[in-house]
Amino acid sequence: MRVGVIGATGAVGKELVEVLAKRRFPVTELCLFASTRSAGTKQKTPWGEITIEAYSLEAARNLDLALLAVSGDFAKAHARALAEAGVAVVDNSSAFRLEQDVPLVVPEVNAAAIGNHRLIANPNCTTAILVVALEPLRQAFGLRRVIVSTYQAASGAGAEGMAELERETRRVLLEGGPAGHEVFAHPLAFNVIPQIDSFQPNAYTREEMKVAWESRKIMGLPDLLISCTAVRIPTFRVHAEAVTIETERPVTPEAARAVLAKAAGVKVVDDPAAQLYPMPITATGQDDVEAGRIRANPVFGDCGLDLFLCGDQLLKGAALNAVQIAERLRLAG
Ligand code: 11C
Repeated sequence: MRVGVIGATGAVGKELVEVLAKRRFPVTELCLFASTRSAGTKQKTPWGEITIEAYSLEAARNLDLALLAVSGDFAKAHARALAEAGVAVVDNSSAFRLEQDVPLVVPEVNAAAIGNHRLIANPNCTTAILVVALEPLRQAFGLRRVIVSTYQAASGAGAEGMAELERETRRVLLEGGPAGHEVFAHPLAFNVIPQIDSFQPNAYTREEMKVAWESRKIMGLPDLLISCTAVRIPTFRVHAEAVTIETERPVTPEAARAVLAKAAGVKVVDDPAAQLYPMPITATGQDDVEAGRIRANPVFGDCGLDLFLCGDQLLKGAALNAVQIAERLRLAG
């Protein structure tokens, strides 16, 4: 397949290239597109050094598959035209996620939604990491309410966010600070910031509402009661999530653990006696979402469960999920 990565120089774009290679995606030709600023520069890839091109429909229309790691505005301007030109498009931005005619897919949950669609939306990273663990629990016990608090890595703000965290941490440690900030609303080094994206009229942030809107669509539960508090913390590339659920039928930690142990895309890491639980340091670079600290939540009686998740934001939260969608597109023909 002729595959294009649009936004190839960003954190997700680079990860997309790595994931395509790692999963042995049948690439016959790889084209890399980025802004005019990067056009003409060369990027090393498992397929050799490739010269970055400036994006144009003309240059991209011969692709079989385009993986978009670009802004929502860019996707809005170009993705539909590309799909109409016959290219299968997986878009990592939020531009089409809630559009009725565009499936929003986490393959472990709703691969069937792909059908014959040529434009597929890849969810927000926090959502993808959450639903891969929620769906098997929903299937086993039903799902009534969800409360999530996130601990999100700098990578959610792209390569610039990661660079700012590294630079400002060095500044504090080597130069005695204070930490500065451009990408984040406040210094992230040695801090936590309870704001990701802009505030909405209901006092939630857009990131928090994306978790609600997108989880409902992916799981096909339009009335699911879900509340999220999204917090940026000074880690590099794994999002952690403390999740409380109220199920419809009684649940025990043992039963939940057994369900999650069999779930695709989830790895149970839950041995408190050995101090084993999900952590960014162990989930980094892993395809599976780690799930642990599984315990009964007394607030919801027999139907209450708490758990802690860690998922690599650049993998299951972005590039891996996009390539998993692309693999299904190929099968769907
Ligand atoms: C963050 N979750 O951690 C965001 C990044 O809707 O694709 C991904 C934003 C999105 O900042």
